[in-house]
Amino acid sequence: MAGAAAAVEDAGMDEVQKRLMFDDECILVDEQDNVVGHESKYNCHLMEKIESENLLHRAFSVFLFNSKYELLLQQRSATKVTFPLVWTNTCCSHPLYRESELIQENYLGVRNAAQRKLLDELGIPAEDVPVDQFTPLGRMLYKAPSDGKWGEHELDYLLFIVRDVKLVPNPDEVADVKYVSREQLKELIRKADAGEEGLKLSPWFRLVVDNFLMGWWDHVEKGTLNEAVDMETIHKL
Ligand code: DMA
Ligand code: MN
Repeated sequence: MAGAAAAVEDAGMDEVQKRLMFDDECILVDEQDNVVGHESKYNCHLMEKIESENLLHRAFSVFLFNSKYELLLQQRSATKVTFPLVWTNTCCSHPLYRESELIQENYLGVRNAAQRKLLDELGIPAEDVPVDQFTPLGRMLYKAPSDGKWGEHELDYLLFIVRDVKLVPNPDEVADVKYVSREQLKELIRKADAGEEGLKLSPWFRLVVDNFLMGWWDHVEKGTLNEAVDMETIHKL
């Protein structure tokens, strides 16, 4: 689309989200997760660009459990450009194309990004989520349209952490939060499937639920998360 036309269409975009669209520089990867370049968050999430240039970027999804082994969910704010108001896992975003978030060793770049966004989106202080407390369990590759224009095409690191934390959700990012037990999550999924109460789940959260979550939750409860780690496979879903 021509620049001027795009600018007119973006006029309705929330100012905070627009700034992130242009300030955040995402990491482009190939399907084996090798870094191949960088691109604005804006371009990385335009379906047209994703399709025409096969853009794939690195992302992370945090699953935070409290000491009762309940999972913290968030509802995305109404102003999010992609997937507004859907319910999803604790926190998702992108490691950025900057030194501290490109560190491959022990996935430190992704851990640093997760700590940054847990504070930004949920007001969780960094000391409540030390980077060494995240367990990277696996990686998945998926594509998901949001509306006609926007969508995701990501190589997503799945990070688990069990901690009781202080929480001050940022209304620019988050409409609501809740901790759920397994039974409560199952009920939420049933309602979303039935289209009850206008409830929607994010596509990536749904992929994790359908493919991995309950088995990994067992490991959370038994304190054996390390046994579930598989950072070799990239699951194409
Ligand atoms: C992007 O999340 C990452 C995944 C796994 C969907 P997001 O749209 O919440 O990113 P951000 O918080 O940076 O807007
Ligand atoms: Mn993304």
